[in-house]
Amino acid sequence: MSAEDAASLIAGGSTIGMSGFTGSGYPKAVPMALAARIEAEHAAGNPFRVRVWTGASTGPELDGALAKADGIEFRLPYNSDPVAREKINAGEMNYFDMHLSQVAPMAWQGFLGPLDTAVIEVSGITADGALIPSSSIGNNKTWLDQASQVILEVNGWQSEALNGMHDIYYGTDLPPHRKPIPLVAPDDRIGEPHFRCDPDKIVAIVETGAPDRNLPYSEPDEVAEAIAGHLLDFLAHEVARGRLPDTLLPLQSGVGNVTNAVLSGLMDAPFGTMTAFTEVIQDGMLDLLEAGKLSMASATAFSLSPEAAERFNRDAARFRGKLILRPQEISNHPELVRRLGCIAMNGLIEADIYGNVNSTHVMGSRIQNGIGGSGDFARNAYVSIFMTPSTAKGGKISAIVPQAAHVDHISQDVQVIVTEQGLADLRGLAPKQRAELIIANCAHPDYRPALADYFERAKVSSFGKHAPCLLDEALSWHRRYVETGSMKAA
Ligand code: 0RQ
Repeated sequence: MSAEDAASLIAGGSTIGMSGFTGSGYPKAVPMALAARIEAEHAAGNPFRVRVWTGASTGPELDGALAKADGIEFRLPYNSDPVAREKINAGEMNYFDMHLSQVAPMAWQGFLGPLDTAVIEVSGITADGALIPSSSIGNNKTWLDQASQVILEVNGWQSEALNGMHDIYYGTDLPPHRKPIPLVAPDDRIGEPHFRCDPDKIVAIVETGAPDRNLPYSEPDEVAEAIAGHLLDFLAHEVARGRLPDTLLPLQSGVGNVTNAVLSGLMDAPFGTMTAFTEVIQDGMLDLLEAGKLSMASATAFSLSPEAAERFNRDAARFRGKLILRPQEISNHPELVRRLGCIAMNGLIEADIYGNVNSTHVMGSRIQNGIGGSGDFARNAYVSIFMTPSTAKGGKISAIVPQAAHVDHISQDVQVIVTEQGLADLRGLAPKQRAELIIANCAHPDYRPALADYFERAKVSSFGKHAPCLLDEALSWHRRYVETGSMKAA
């Protein structure tokens, strides 16, 4: 049926589980039709908002359109849409930012309330009614199982070669019946290639043909290349010391230009054939797969530039056997990340001198995106690495601060910090030792003296001397930025 007819089946006030993860595999027609309907209802003076659950970030046709229509009352988890971000930061939209691996279990545990409708993009439907997943899996299995009614978008733009790349695990139970997940290598297949779905629940099927959001990556600049250089030196050093095998351990790489630059750097790095157990397949991973540097990658979604997406769609069959997409509760499962010993590499907003990391809230209160999968991986990784340029906003903000204004990753979950200035290996160090290293190796020279000065005075005057802190001054850099537009003292 038409997207408009399908959208008319969604009631105001209801909860919708949408497909979509980092801009891939999200429904592209029904949310737009729903947004138009919401705008018409609002124009007629009728309240109409919905609760939206997704896998992670989607695209302008979903989060953007619904947020613009002021149609989202509550949303979870990770969002990167700029319109939705503004609504959240204006206090007009409730947003529950949570660890991505925990979304499906929490839905099953019943803490999120009932799910009325699932709107799921698929790449096809088999003759016997099984659903061929699209370019992301996310929480689709759970939404299909839990929703009272299901709306499918079948997207002809998606490559037919996706069929067979997915591994949908149906073995997750709730405590006390939970069993070990039988995956011991990144390329293990433990599930089925298709989703099961009760045909009686399917109330609409809409055909679409639009591409995924797919944003271009910028060419790595000097800063990104310097960060990648420090990180690759560190990994080579760990191999030389016998602390990592020559093939490294399964890589997890967050989203963003810097992490993509690290993947590019791995093309010429002197390591054996690597693997990835991660969330998203970026351009850099496709390049590594094509070059044979990476034997396979397990993830839950693609996050490609338009050129890489076209290349993938043209040649998708070549990647058969090298790519596995799984539900996000499996791709990000703490049990599996710990068992496989992933090397976690994620971006950050700011880190403090003790290595507590803020991944989400600018100046402690304005959300940028969300924690995403960074917490799933950081706590459980073999080595947990965070990277960032040492300054933001043209040098007006230091990414290394006396105290983080919001903490997503406590110092115990942060083992290595890298900026273009250098790398701090914090493993085995006490707070004051960490501070010395972070200030010396990671801070920008414009901010290093002020950080060293703060630290020296804190060591003298702090109430406790374990992780010295000057309570009146610790957040003064953030206050100065909010008041003057720069963290630099006048
Ligand atoms: O804002 O676009 O307005 O200029 O944050 O920053 O430097 O382009 O870096 O794209 O790697 O993103 C932490 C946001 C970094 C990302 C974060 C501003 C900066 C810019 C982006 P503008 P960059 P990146 C797997 C793992 C959490 C989730 C995660 C992220 C914008 O990595 O969302 O890791 N991580 N998931 O100007 C003020 C600072 C700032 C700052 C950066 N200190 N103060 N603004 N910015 N630092 C993926 C998933 O889980 C799905």
